[in-house]
Amino acid sequence: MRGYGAKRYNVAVMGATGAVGNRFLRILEERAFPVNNIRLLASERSEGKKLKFKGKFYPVEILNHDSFDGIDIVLSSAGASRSLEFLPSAVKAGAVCVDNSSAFRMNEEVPLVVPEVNPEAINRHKGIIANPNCSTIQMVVALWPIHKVAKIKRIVVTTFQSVSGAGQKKVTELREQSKKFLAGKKSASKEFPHRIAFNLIPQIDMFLENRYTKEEMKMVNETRKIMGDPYIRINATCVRVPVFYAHSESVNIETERRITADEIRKILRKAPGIRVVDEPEKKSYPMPADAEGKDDVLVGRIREDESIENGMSMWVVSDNLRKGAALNAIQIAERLCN
Ligand code: 25A
Ligand code: L14
Repeated sequence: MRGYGAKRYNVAVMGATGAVGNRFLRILEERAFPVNNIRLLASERSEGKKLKFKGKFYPVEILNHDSFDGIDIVLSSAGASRSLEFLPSAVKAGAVCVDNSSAFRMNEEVPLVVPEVNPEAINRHKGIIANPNCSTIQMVVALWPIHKVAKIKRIVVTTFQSVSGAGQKKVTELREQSKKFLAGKKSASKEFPHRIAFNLIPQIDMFLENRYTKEEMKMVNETRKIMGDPYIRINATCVRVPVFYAHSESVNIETERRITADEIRKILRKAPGIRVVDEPEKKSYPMPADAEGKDDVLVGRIREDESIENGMSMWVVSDNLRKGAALNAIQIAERLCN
C-alpha cells in the first residue's frame, strides 16, 4: 500500500449510496478511522448526489477505471460484477481493496477474513482482501472459540435473513408491501420472487444443480476457508424473513470433544465481538430488534443437543449491514493500517 505507516489514508467507497455504503461512512466516523481524503463512488444514477461524512458534504462520483488515482484503501459494496470489473484497476493504482462482494472470496490468492478468526490471513494479500458473506461472518464469530477447544465436526444451520442484506430497494419493498397488505390491497413483488410481507421465502440467491441455493453453499465453502478446516461438514438452509435489519441463525453443532453449555457460555463471554444473551428465565435471548445498530454478535439459547453424543444448539443474531458487511470490512482495513 502506498504510504504504509503514514498516519492518514485516502479512502474510496464503491457503492457509497447503497445500504452497506451508508454503514461504511457511519462506521468510519464512529471509529475515527484515519481518513485523509474520502472519495464516494457509485453509478450514473447517483451522479449529483451529495453524502455527509464527518459533518461535510462530498459529491458522489461515477465509478470508472481512473477513480483510484491516489487512493490507499478501497471499501467496495457495489456488487460482484463491479468488483470484478474495477478492483483490478484499483490494485494497479496501488490501493488495497476490502471487497464486500462474492467475486473473489473463493479465489485461492485472496484472503477471506474475519478478524476474530483468521487475522493472520490479511498479510498474504496481493491487493484484494475479501469480506465474507454476512451469514457466514456471524456464525464463525460465534463458533470459532468453541472450535478451538472442542473441534467442531459438523454444523447444521438455518438462517432467518433480513431484507436489508439484499440492498436498500428490498427494504423499501417490505415497507410498501406491508402497508398495502394491511390496507387489504394487492401489491406486486418486484424485488423478491414472492411476497415478502407476512411471509417467509426459503430462497436466497439462485438455485444450483445440487438443489441448494448459492447462499447456502457460500456458508459451506466460506466457513471452511475462514476456519482453515476443509473437513468440517456443513448443512445450511437460508430463509428470507420479513425483518428489516439483522440476521438470525439456529445453529446446531457436533464436536469431537465433549463440552457443556456452561463451558460454552464461559468461553463465549470472554471471546471478542460476542455478547452472550442467555437468561431464558428472564425471557432474555438474542433478537434482531436488539441487534440492529449494534456491533456485537449476540449468542443465546445455548443448550445441549440430547439427541447425539457431543451436540450443542444455539441462536446467533447480528446486524447484517454492520458485522455482516461494513464493520467487518473496516476492522480488516484497521489492521492494514497498523
Ligand atoms: O452485482 P449486483 O447484482 O449489482 O449486486 C449489487 C447488490 O448487492 C448489494 C447492493 O446493495 C446491491 O443490491 N450488496 C453489495 N454488497 C453487499 C453486502 N456485503 C450487498 N448486499 C449485502 N451485503 P445496495 O442496493 O444497497 O447498494 C447498491 C450500491 O451499488 C451501487 N451500484 C450499483 N450499480 C453500480 C453501482 N455503483 C457503481 N457502478 C455501478 N454500475 C449503487 O449505486 C449503490 O451504491 P446506485 O447509484 O446504483 O444506487 C443509488 C441509489 O439508487 C437506487 N437504485 C439502484 N438501482 C436502481 C435504483 N433506482 C432506480 N432504478 C434502479 N435500477 C439504490 O437503491 C440506491 O439507493
Ligand atoms: O454474498 O441477503 O454477500 O441477499 C449479498 C446478498 C449475502 C446475502 C453476499 C442477501 C450476499 C445478501
